[in-house]
Amino acid sequence: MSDLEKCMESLITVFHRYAAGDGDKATLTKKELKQLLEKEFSTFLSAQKSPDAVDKIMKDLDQNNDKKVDFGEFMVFVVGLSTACEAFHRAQQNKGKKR
Ligand SMILES: [Ca+2]
Repeated sequence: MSDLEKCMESLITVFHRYAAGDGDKATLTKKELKQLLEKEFSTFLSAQKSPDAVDKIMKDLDQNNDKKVDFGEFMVFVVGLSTACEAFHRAQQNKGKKR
């Protein structure tokens, strides 16, 4: 498998691992989303100042409003975070060049 194919497989595997908590591995409940964020995105979550950060993230991600986050909705989050990380990485590299 290529690096990107491995990444895709990891995304699916990790999503299913957390989503399966309640027996339905197609969607994350709020509790499952919280566990995933705490374990997989702890740096991001601890950077959130608001005590109800998970509620806000859940609300943002649950686009069809069924109180669950499906894989497509989760991917929007991963893409958003990845885009922010890439921009940060690029800014750091540019800083290095100026020195
Ligand atoms: Ca949903």
